[in-house]
Amino acid sequence: MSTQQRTLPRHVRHLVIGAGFAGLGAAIKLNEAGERDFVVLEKGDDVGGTWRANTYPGAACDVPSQLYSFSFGPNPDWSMSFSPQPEIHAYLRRVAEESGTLDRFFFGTTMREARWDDDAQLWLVSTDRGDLTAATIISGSGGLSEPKLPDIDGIDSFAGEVFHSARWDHDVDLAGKRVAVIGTGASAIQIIPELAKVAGHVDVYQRTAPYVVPRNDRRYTRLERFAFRRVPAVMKAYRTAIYWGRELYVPGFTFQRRLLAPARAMALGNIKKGIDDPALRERVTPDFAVGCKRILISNTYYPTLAADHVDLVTDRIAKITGNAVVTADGVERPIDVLVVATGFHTTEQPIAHHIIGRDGRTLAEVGAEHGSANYKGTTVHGFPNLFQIVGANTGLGHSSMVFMIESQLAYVMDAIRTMQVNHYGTVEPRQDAQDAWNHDLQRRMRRTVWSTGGCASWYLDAQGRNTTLWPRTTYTFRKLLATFDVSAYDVQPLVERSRDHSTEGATA
Ligand code: N01
Repeated sequence: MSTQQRTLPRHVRHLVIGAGFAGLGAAIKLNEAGERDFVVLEKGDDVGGTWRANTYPGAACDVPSQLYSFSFGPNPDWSMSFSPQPEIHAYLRRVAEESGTLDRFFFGTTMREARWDDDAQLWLVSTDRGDLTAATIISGSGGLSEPKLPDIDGIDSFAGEVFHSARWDHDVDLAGKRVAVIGTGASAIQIIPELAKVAGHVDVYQRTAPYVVPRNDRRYTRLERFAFRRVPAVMKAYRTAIYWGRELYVPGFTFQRRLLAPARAMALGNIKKGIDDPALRERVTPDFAVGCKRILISNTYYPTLAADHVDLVTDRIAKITGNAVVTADGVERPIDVLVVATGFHTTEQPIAHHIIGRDGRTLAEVGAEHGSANYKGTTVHGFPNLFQIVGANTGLGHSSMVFMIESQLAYVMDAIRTMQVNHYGTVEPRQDAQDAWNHDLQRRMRRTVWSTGGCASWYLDAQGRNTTLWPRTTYTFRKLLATFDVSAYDVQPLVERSRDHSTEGATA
């Protein structure tokens, strides 16, 4: 989508950051509510968020598409049960175009800093396109937006092509090349089978073997797609069935690990089916409880590892030279291209360094002290009128993040309604309400497989606290966020100065 050359308004009532599922959803919901005084800042050149950025070969959703889409934007045209990235990106573009909100999006625009001004009851925001003020910020900057690069000795000296999975370089011709992939997470297991189709040789560097269950993917039949289009109730029934099927995983994750035994059996069966060599089978068999890390899905990953031109390397990487990866056992494996599929900065989101609250500290500083604590995954004490979509402890290992995003958007919209009706200038969660919320979360977390399953994962922060996942059903999350519970908040009446601002309106 083209980058507008318009100037930013000096003030808006609502500033939305990011144009992925969260930011786009926020724009649509604001618009629907008649809150038209908003802008969306997006550093990329298009909507789509993670589905714009991740274009690696094989990129696809591992949650069924009927559920991994907006409830208010059903798509009868999904080709597959797990749709590929280009379809998801195209879907988001279509939803954006049909929403009639794109004139308020500023692409190619990075927010540099947002600083709360208590007297004015405003966020003072600087961007690389100019400054503006906003009464509220809805941040949809995404938990998986900032690639994490491995700290491996000599990696900067590598003379060949090197890129992260989320920054795929499509100009690099991989045909016949020797390629190394570092990582065996959700991205890597989608990349490796595609890479092996074209590369001359692939070395896969595995630090921890993941659980990979079969991917029950299939193309929707013409009859199904006809029914989705003509009888919306059919599509809704699919979505509902997928939703509840996914919810069945929750007890296994959160308090009764034994219920995940079928998933383990499926993963072990997948290994057996895909790999004949007993030694290789053993090396890809995880040594922790299933579910402790994200359960991955693929039919092609294990057979690819078994191919003659693919080597699984489990020795620790000692260093990278100008043209090779050297493992701790001294073996040097020459390569032309290095693909780094090592994940993202998740527990500490980069934007947190740029949002400065009431007492002059950044979200990152406060988060470091309080373990990214927030209230209902959405609001933070000390940061009035800030709403984070996909904030701490809203992530999922089993179901659709779009469901969580919509739950949060309902809460945010009710907060905005409450502010308007009561002429509140600020809402800020009380410290005691936030503490009680987090105490309960961390208490529940102790029993989960993510804490007890014997693995190290990006779900945990530097202190070993799980600040990433939601430890209950998504149904419960939706119920808890259905209405804005103003009793958990400190509120301030609207000051005259910001009332002036709020009627000024945007001219985007
Ligand atoms: O990243 P990851 P990802 N040396 O962090 C290894 C979502 N997603 O991009 O397990 C060597 O999961 C690391 O090893 P270990 C989804 O939520 C969704 O794959 O830490 N290896 C691991 O194997 C997912 O969970 C879809 O020991 C190093 C890998 O790199 C999230 O994105 C598709 C290393 C990183 O795995 C992230 O997935 C794809 C080092 N220094 C992704 N550092 C959907 O379909 C890290 N590793 C929706």
